[in-house]
Amino acid sequence: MATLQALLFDVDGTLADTERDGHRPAFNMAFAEAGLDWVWDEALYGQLLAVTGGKERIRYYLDAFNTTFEKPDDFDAFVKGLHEAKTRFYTQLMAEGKIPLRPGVENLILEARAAGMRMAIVTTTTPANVTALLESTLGPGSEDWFEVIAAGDIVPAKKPAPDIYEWTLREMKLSPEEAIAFEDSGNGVRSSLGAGVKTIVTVNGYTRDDDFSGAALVRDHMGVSGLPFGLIAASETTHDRLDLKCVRAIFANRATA
Ligand code: XBP
Ligand code: MG
Repeated sequence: MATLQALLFDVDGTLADTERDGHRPAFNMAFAEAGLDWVWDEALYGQLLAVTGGKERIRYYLDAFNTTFEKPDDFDAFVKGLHEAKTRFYTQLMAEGKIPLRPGVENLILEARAAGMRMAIVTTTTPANVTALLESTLGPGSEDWFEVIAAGDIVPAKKPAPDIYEWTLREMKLSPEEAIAFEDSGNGVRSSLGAGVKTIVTVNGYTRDDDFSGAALVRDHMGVSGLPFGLIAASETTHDRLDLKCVRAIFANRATA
């Protein structure tokens, strides 16, 4: 059996709860700045999350929820401009440090780093957003802890397509059997499993009811000492938090250490 060589982390929803309180308000700020009366409330945003990628999400909104809006002639440039403004607002929000990492995330990353485990970021979001989140939470220079940061438009087909995971594995010269992924959504799991990578899921309010068939473990968060993770879908483990020992056991299909 292959040995575990790398941890592959999704960002939004997995490292931090960025969607509701980061991306969503940043989209709304960009719309207001552009003089648009669009407001994405929490419920609508949950529906819009069906489509990954900010530019793709704006298009989906107009196609499915705001069909009377008259698209300008230079529609591509219009969407690009709105999205650039959204990224500006999002990175400002991150710099203000308002969004913490989810329970257990920092512990696992620090433990993996100390153990010399290879790590990568595999996300649909814009690269600048990854930098802003990592710097505001793990500190300046922390993105260098990740050998590869696969983000945004680096592959044309975003999650749930497996392309971003396949790209990352190629860059790291790894086979899918040598890595494990951390995801929070059905789209993310379809992407990682589609690339053949075993996947651990921690859910959030938006993704709790997604389809996680095929995932190795589904829990409410990673868990820390004093705050054990809770069961979402039955999958065997005697561990109560995702430390490296637990991750290695899941990787090896063992319920116990
Ligand atoms: C993340 C996303 C992204 C962000 C927006 O999905 O869906 O679209 O919401 O980011 P995942 P951008 O966690 O599966 O990677 O606006 O920068 O595209
Ligand atoms: Mg995610």
